Amino acid sequence: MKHIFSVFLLLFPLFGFCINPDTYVTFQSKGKSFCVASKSKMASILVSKEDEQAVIRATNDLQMDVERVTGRKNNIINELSKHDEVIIVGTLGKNQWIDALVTQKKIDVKSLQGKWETFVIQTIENPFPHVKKALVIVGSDRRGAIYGIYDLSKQIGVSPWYFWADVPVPKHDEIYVLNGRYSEGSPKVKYRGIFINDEAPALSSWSKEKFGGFNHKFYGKVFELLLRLKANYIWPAMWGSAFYADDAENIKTADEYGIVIGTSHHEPLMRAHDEWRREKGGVWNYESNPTKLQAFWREGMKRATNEKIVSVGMRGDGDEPMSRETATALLEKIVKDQRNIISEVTGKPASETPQLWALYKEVQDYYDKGMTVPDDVTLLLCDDNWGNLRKLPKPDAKPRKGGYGIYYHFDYVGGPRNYKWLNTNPLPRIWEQMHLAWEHHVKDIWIVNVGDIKPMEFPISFFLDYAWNPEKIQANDLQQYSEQWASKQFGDKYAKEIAFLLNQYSKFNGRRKPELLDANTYNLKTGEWKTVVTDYNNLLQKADSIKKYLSPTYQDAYFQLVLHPIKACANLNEMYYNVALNKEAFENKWKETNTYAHKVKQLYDNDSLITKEYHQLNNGKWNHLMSQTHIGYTYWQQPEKQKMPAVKYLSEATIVEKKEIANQPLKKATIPTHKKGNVFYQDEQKGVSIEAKHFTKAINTNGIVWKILPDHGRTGSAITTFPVTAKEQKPEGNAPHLEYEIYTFSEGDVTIQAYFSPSLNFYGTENGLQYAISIDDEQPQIISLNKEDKTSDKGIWNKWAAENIIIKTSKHSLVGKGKHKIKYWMVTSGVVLQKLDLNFGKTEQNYLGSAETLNTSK
Ligand code: REL
Repeated sequence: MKHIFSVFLLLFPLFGFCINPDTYVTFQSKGKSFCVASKSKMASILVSKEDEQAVIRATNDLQMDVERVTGRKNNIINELSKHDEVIIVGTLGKNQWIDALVTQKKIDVKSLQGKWETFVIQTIENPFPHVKKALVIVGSDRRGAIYGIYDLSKQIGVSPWYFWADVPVPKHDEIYVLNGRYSEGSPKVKYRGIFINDEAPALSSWSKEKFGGFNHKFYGKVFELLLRLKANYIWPAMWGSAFYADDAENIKTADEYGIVIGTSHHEPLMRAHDEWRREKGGVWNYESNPTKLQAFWREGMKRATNEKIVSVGMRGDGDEPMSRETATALLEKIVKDQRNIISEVTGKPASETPQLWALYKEVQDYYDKGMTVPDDVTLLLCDDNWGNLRKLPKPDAKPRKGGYGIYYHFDYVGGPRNYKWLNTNPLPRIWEQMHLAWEHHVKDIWIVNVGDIKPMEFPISFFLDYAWNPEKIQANDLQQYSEQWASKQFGDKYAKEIAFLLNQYSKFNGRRKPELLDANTYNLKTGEWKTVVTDYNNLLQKADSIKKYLSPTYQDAYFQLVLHPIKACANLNEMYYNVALNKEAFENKWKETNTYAHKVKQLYDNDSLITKEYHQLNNGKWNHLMSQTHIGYTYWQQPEKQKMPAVKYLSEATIVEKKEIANQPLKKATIPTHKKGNVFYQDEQKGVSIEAKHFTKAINTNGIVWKILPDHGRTGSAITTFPVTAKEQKPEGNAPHLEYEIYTFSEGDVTIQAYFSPSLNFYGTENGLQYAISIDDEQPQIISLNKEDKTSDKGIWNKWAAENIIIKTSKHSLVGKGKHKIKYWMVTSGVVLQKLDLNFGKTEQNYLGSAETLNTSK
């Protein structure tokens, strides 16, 4: 969209036009643009005293943001006198000047009326007799107006992360808004938010030191961040904390900012679980202690007079499952009683208060076995705590009044292991899973567990931007999204390089959470460990070189957002690699043993130095935030203290010389010289290894298309079919499939390992998600990815989650050497293929599979 200059406005004087959503602000006067700030004049900001408190508060932020950019302040006024230029900010129906402009048909608000959180920003010539020009920021409701304000803030160069990640604000003398009209439409997902969770030791120690705890001063900062990110919803910290009880100002602050409060999925009726402990309510059991529980919940409802979503249902004490005997009927009764309390306290039918029931862990099983949920309650579907959705409504499911939501995780405490330290969430997987949710009409609530907020800045931004409008960001837009995000934090110059660093480190960390790494993760013998460490160190080198080019103002932000996770993980990987080398050397009594042991010690110490560097940034502003232990795990729960991995030393007397074994040349299948395009060869050691996106041919039929999910997965890109709601297909003839051409020097038995993103059986069908595979003219074998998994929190699921992959093996027989064709067929939607590895019996298993054997002579 181009902005339309004022000449067009002459033809259509009433309502302006859409202006370029990315740049409606300029820092030099252009044509008749609206002057927000210049050396000679500053527009005043007009806000009505009758408007919502949250809007009035946000105008102060606009004033401060302009000052951050120009060093000068706009006046905030509540009455309109003679003016050249004025910024009018308000909620529709709550600002007399905006309402007058509507009546005079100087601004069209049809797109706002009755809408949720929608804003319009528009310039108007001669809005009033004594005013030359206005910039109107009008919201359909209070958050609409606030999002409009922060949209302008973002455009003038104030990053939502200016406080939370020290992103500097570029300075300008002047700020102008181009003539025209701008709107982002309404958000597609109604409630979009975060859950601050697992907040000890990092965030809790930080908030205590900086604010005195999780009080209103702390929450003010969080709420501002959320609004700047166009979110509206939060589940506050609850580890030993209670939002409503800890600080009476918390609820007021939520209202002042306009943020919707919930208590987490297992904290019904607006009460923090910790309050039950504090009040010594007795057993958390509805069968034996209903009266006390009801009284407890009633208090929660009475107190929470603010905008909220009420969690209903019940889990066991401390987020444990309820007793095994717990009958569905009991849960249904609990919810019925809870709804009676809601309606008693509010004086309205329960259905008029927004509620959610989270199908978390075992609660989903009750639901699947027939537990009924009132139609107006939003069913909050959950992931498996590891970013893989457990349940989605079938495409033909009957619509529910309360609709559906998703509770997603970027951080977790629990098995197979806590992951709390760093960001390990690559955008492509978040996109793919949340796209599934969107396409299945899950659009009432999207909430994500973000741990300590930092260091999840990048995925939090993405989750919330995507929630605003999932139709705007496609899988192949993620690169551009990342570059834009990087440029908003660091300027345009190195945005591409920085985007690469952000995505690459998330990809590396997504292969296996740092807490799960150890000396055995990668294969030492095949050289896999070495490659992983080299790749990480190369990334660090790139990150270090960008650091040198960035001006001093960017250094703190760069360290937090980019360099720290790379530095910390390059170091961590190298440490475990050296543990593996030390073990091998010790077993062989090689003289390098002790050198490796010393190296481990040095890298282990370096880990604390990297943490210290973070804590010392910006005069200790982020002290404690990286204090999460991450080395020394022995089971799912974190160690109290870090512990160096055990290493072994050799005494001089036992040492033997390491003998280098000369590598034998490896056999490789030949590919005819005229062959162009993607073809794969057999390698004696690696077999045939194929990255999913390198198909030779894609057969798109029956309205189904194959699309690459760029950069999705542990090694390359992945591939899946669209639409993701398409019906099951029979793998035969011309049905949707991919072909991969290969050349072998072997024949006979071969196994194919197919590597998939660990998607779950989200429709809960007998066979789960399925694909089919065949070589040449074989009958395709139909294989289920995940039917073994019934629970998603034990058994085989542990392996899938920990390794972030599902590997399925099929057996085949090759007739003849030379050219063959593998056919990979779609059976169900939602299957995400990353890689195919053919093993002729000689291939050593690597964690990431073999390196690709693609013929590169094109
Ligand atoms: O990650 C989760 O969803 C749960 O483990 C948490 O919600 C849980 O409340 C935990 O922090 C403590 O109780």
